[in-house]
Amino acid sequence: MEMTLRWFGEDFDSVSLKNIRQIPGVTGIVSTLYDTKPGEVWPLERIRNLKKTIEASGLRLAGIESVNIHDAIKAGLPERDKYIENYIKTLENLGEAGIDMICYNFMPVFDWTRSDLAKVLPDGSTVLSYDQALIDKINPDSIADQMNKKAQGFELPGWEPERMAQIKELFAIYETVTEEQLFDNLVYFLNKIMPTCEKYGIRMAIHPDDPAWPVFGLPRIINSEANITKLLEAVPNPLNGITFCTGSLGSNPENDLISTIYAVKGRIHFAHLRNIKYHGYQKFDEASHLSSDGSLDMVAIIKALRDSGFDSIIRPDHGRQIWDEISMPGYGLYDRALGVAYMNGIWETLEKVSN
Ligand code: DNO
Ligand code: MN
Repeated sequence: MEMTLRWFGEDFDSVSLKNIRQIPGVTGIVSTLYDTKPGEVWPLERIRNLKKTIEASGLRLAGIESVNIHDAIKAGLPERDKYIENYIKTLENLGEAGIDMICYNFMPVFDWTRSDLAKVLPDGSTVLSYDQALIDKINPDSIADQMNKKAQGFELPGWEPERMAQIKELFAIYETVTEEQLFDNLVYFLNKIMPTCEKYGIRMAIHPDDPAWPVFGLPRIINSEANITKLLEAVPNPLNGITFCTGSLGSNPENDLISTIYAVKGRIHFAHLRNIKYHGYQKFDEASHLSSDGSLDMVAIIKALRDSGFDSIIRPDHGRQIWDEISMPGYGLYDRALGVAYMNGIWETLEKVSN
């Protein structure tokens, strides 16, 4: 297991690599070229520079989160082949630079969605939260504005203003796309890129839909054990794997996270560990990582990962905002560092008691 932290790059992140390096047990960074747009080819030089910057601080670039996928690929438009070609060129450049794990998602239009980016908890900390009843009241055309307004001046990953300016057109291209078609488009994409992944040993790790149900009537397909295993079977190459994100998959209490870990054994290339607290149907807050602060059992999850042979990259997912830190919502230093310490403690204990 390698403990990592997500970092958005010097120009975008409030957290420094120096500070990340000081968290005990963190050796790796997952990062991205944050200012590239879906569909662009990532220049090799820029990837090498990112790697150099991270290595200069004593950490390693353990993987990319994310290389985002152009909506033409997701919707299966005629121009998708051009964008798949570009994706392959990006993969080649990442492979040349020695990158071997890529996280991505296949959610139409939006990446993750929340109804509040700074809900105040009784202890004064703030968290991201989701309430379907509130989302239902929002016109999808204005959700991006509302999210970005609450982002404390940071650009939210997956909510790029230029892309969101075209939200109506984006919605329009999915009008006739069914879940079955979206699934077929994903399989088409994966089959096209697998030879390049083989060449460089790149593990693709699809991130579950967040939350794990359709939002704004858009189709969603990576949201349950059955759907995930269906994808892994459709493209059986072991390089086709998943990001096991407890907060996303676990947003639906019907998803049995422990069962899923065993069902996809050997195919989890990346794990995002985060706790959430259910408040009823399709309503939850994010929580600190501690099991007793939320609804998920972190010890049981980490034990299942270990027992099923997981040996890849982990990162704490969103944290709370605490100790007056100003950061991109979910991505402050302090609470994620607490999460790392807690998860490392669980991992070490499990290792020692089992020996
Ligand atoms: C939230 C984050 C996601 C993730 C993307 C991957 O859980 O982990 O925003 O980065 O969905 O493409
Ligand atoms: Mn995640």
